[in-house]
Amino acid sequence: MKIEQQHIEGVNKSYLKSHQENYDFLANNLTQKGINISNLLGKLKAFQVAIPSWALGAGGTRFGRFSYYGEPSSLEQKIQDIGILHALTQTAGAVSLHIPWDIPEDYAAVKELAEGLNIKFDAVNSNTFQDQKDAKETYKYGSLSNTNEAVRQQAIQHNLDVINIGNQLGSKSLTVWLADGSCFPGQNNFQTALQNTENSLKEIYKGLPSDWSMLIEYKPYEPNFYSTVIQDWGTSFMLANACGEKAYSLVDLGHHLPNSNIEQIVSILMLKGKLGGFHFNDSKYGDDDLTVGSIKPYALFLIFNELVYGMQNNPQNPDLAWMIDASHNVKDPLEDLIQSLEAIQEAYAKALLVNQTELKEAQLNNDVVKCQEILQDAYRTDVRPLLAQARLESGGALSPINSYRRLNVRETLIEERGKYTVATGL
Ligand code: PSV
Ligand code: MN
Ligand code: MN
Repeated sequence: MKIEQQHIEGVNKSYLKSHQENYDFLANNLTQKGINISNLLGKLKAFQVAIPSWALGAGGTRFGRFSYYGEPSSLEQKIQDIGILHALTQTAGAVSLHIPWDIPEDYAAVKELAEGLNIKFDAVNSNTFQDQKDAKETYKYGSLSNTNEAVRQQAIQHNLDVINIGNQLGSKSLTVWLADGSCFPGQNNFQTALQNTENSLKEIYKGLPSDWSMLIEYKPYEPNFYSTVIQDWGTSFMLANACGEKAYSLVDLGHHLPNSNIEQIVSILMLKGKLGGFHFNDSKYGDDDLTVGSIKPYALFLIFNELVYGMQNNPQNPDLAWMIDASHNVKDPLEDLIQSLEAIQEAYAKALLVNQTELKEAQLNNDVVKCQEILQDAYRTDVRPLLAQARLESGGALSPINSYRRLNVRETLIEERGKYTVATGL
């Protein structure tokens, strides 16, 4: 299924009048505050977030998985689904592949399909947290950190293969997330595990094309529950520095212990020019991978406030690779991704409203109350008409979720692919 422009325009008609009223009201208010609306709209339109190839089907937990009907079974179908998201939201203009889950069979065809849907290939993700079919060595006791050199070599080679795959598609970065760690005290020598990891990452780094970057993702626990080798931003930062200037840290919102100050982490990494990538999701407890903005929208706003500050004040930091890393058992995955995309844009737009000059002045005067007022004034602004206007001007839907439903997207996908697809696994 491909959503055509006239389909979107048709549905937009019924929302146009009320949108115009809401937008005029907001634009008027913001203009009076000295905000340049077209500048703001331009930034929102330019902000594109990659959809991971593994998020188009229903996720699951270790207790079970409840499939969603009409799920995509091939990489081509996954890219078609991202095309649907992008047509509606105009903010999902990239895909992030996980290898070997989504190795293209026909590179030219996959590239052509993505190009036709205006989708770029963002970071490619390696996978050394599962054993692969016919693999000689097992990752049961770790990959890049393993005490056995043959295992480390296999994992290094896998990452080099992933770079090669990404290179053929036009990707420019490799994301490395390691499950390596230990389940019980005494199982691992912490120092050896870290040293092995550093040496292995340096080998991968040597194989990085000159215009590529390597993004090192950290996570405190899971699947290992006693220790994880790359457990926090400090470890990731250390490793990125050890590898070289093309290596960066990647922040996944769910990869922090409860109450961590993620916005401060983001801020310091950007100051040091070492924040390379970002995985969006939300969580109540751990790496819950819930819909972005569904649990802690104010925290998301504060994080975006630092991202915006960094983008405006830290030229030493590169452009970031943005990706949604969420999954769940109970929603239509496409509807969920639409909600995540909207939440990301909302937090970004609100952060763009923060009056940085006034905030700096209030900080200099130690006017704590004013500082809070400035942030909360931006946060409390209902920016949804602004997002809708940005979408409208880019050819997207005024109301993506309602359009998705009114265009019977899921029903059509089920008709085309069948209720139970290969992805259902039943
Ligand atoms: C690990 O929890 C992670 O966040 C990494 O980014 C992986 O690539 C992804 O999830 C896989 O589900
Ligand atoms: Mn992640
Ligand atoms: Mn995760």
